[in-house]
Amino acid sequence: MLNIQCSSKPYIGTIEGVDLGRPLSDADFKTILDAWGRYPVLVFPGQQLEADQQQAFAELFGPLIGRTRPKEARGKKAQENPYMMLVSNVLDDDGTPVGAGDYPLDFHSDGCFRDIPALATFLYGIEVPAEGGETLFVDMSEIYDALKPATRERILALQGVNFHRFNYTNYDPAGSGGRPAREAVTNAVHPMVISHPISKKPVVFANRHNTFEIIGLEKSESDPILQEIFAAIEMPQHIHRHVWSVGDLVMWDNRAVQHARAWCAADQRRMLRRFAVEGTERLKPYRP
Ligand SMILES: O=C(O)CCC(=O)C(=O)O
Ligand SMILES: [Fe+2]
Repeated sequence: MLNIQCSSKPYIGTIEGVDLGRPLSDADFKTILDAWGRYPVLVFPGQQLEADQQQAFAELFGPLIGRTRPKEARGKKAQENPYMMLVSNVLDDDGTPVGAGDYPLDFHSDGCFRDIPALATFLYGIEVPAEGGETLFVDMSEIYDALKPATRERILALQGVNFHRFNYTNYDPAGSGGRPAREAVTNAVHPMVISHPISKKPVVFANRHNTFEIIGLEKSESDPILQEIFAAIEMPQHIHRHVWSVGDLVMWDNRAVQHARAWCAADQRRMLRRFAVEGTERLKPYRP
């Protein structure tokens, strides 16, 4: 029997009583879809998933997004499946990384540098640190409400430019002072405040990791706006820390929440398996 509970924050749901490694009944899938409409972050503890089982579950939500990094840069164990990523700080016996992800990561929304960002991301805990390395989540409609009224009003009509940070072929952060020329890297323009496709709530869609510009504004005007948004996102009261257990499957809606990775000591092994699903449509601006 599926058991759905709200966690410490209203946007996080925990679902127990279902084995995601088996084909889901129509009724259970519908229950999960309904829960997904209410909780943009869903946690399924105690799963036992091989890569193909996790992939099959993710594919229920839409077509998978292929990896963009060149094969050689994906880590040895993640090279064969073009959709799978190992988010990991673990080194193989020969000293090469099994995946990628041994550094803290600022808040972001997956695929925001694409015209149609990722719908959902699915992370599964294979090896988890005893300390640190939590995945952090923030509800971006809560951030909209937390902004100064004048900022809310101002950004409703604005669009942000979201850059791909790991574009190996033509992005040189050292050479560009951390701020790449727009034409040199993959980027996408999205409304600063989107209407969430399911909840219809206003959602701030700008993040420290990828959003460096606002269309039509001088840097002197756009930077303070972006900094106010990033500071709100990073306030502890807005953050939920997911402390990983082996067997957790965590899925989230990139149109509703942002996520980040907390620092993790190098001697704490961390290995998460990841798939992401394509979005279905361009993000629409919120109109009050
Ligand atoms: O390592 C994490 O906790 C999050 C990694 C991440 O940003 C992702 O999988 O999209
Ligand atoms: Fe991410």
